[in-house]
Amino acid sequence: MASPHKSGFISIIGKPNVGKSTLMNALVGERLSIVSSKAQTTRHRILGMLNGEFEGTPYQIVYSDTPGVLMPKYELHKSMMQFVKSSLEDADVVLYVTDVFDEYEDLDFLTNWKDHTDTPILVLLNKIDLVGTEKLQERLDYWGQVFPDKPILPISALELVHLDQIFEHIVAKLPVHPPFFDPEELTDKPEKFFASEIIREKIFMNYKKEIPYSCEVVVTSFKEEPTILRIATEIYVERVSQRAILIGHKGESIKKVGIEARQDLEKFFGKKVFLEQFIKVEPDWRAKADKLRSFGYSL
Ligand code: GDP
Ligand code: K
Ligand code: MG
Repeated sequence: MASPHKSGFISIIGKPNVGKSTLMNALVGERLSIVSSKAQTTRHRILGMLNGEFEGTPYQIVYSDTPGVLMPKYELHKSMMQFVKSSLEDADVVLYVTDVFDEYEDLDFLTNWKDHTDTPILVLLNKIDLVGTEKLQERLDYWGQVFPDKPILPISALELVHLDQIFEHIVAKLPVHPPFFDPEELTDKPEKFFASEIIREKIFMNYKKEIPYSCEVVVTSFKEEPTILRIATEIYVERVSQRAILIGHKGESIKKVGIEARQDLEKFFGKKVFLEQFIKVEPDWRAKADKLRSFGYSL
């Protein structure tokens, strides 16, 4: 008799920049979640599905990548932390990601959750490619004190070190359950969402200071034709001065974003892409509930 199907939700949480999105992409084998060296790159809860069979048991793992845990300063941050909280509520296993530089921060909801939850937690100490054995041991001891009695696994999401051990740990804890999603699907978000995220990633990579944080990308039209995908976008900034920076001297800066985004969009969708970008000013959108809702954040 075939083994019953297993299926479950795995939440990836942790402070900003520890490598959560890099890890999810590595675990699902697709670049679903954008990565940058800047904190607060990820603003939504992003699901990534992995379907397969392990030792005769068919499974569906539904990973959730989440925004980094922080003290909310804007309405936007509150919505971001709501994504983290809802992902903790659904989780069958939580991957708490930290890295070799990170210190635990005693934020109310995080500590409350960690000290009272029954959900299995696996602590992942990421970026071990960047340190020697002595520092690694010191960090393992430190995290052992923060999360007493929880398993801790040293990994490198970037260099794919020990990721198979994460997988085996998860499979062992997956509940018996039919698949939650169509096994053909990679994610729950519409294609349009990934188009806006890819553009946002290029903004994070090309601008300094507050610009990436002040930008939101909205796809206003997404038309699939036989040989080309036509994507029109609006990029919102918070101030007129930011629009000037975004555009750059003779439009050079925004042009570079467009070229880099188009290359990645073509890779992601496997098709030629025609991309249009319009820049708009929406004063203080990060603090405005109605604007955030129209951008797809729940409040
Ligand atoms: P997130 O904010 O937690 O989602 O972190 P990201 O996945 O966006 O990664 C933040 C930065 O850390 C990026 O520059 C990544 O390339 C880098 N990074 C992630 N994992 C590793 C790793 O295992 N080793 C090294 N050296 N860098 C990593
Ligand atoms: K990041
Ligand atoms: Mg991220």
